[in-house]
Amino acid sequence: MDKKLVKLSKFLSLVLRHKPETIYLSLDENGWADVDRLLYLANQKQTLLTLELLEEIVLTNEKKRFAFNEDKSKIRANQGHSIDIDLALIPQQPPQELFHGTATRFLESIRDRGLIAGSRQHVHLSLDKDTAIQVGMRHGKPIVLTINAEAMNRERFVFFRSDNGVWLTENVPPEFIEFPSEDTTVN
Ligand code: HQG
Repeated sequence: MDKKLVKLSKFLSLVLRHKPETIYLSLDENGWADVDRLLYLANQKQTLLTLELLEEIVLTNEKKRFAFNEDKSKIRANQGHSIDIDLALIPQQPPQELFHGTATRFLESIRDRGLIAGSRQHVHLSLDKDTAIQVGMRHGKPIVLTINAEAMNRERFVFFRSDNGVWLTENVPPEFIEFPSEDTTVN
């Protein structure tokens, strides 16, 4: 994605996931923003945004972070919110294992408390290890934890799958986490 689109995508993450109030935007209870209103308010704040640019971002964003509704009158982030919205996702049976990428500096605390959502609404888990490594690298020296999702589900923990394929759950207690030995840390 070119630089301009990356910058706009970060702007959209800010207003659709975290701080809509920075441009006086309001989201409905399911996280949807009115497209015309978003375009108007963004441009008021000197962010040059058009429907064509939004369409390009929705289509080309490597993580499919954003989605339109059917008639493209509304847009929302598919996951990653820190504000309290209901994505109205349907609980799903997870695969046997899911992965969580984190940084080695968090390990002690994770061993102690398990995975917590922190500022976000959910703990984010991925289907494959490569994605987890990329996620972990954002925080430091990456390490991949294996989550026994099937066992969690048996114990009535609820899992969701966002429209862009990220698995979400509220928290992961330590007993469902497999920690790799230090020598398998990704360098
Ligand atoms: C860690 C990106 C200490 C957790 C990615 C993570 C993802 C703990 C950090 C999405 C902990 C939170 C989310 C505990 C969890 N003690 N640290 N008990 N429990 N942590 O950014 O999963 O590019 O909120 O391991 O691709 O890194 O934005 O979560 O390292 O899908 O679309 O606390 O963000 O997507 O960090 O990333 P984050 P995340 P986008």
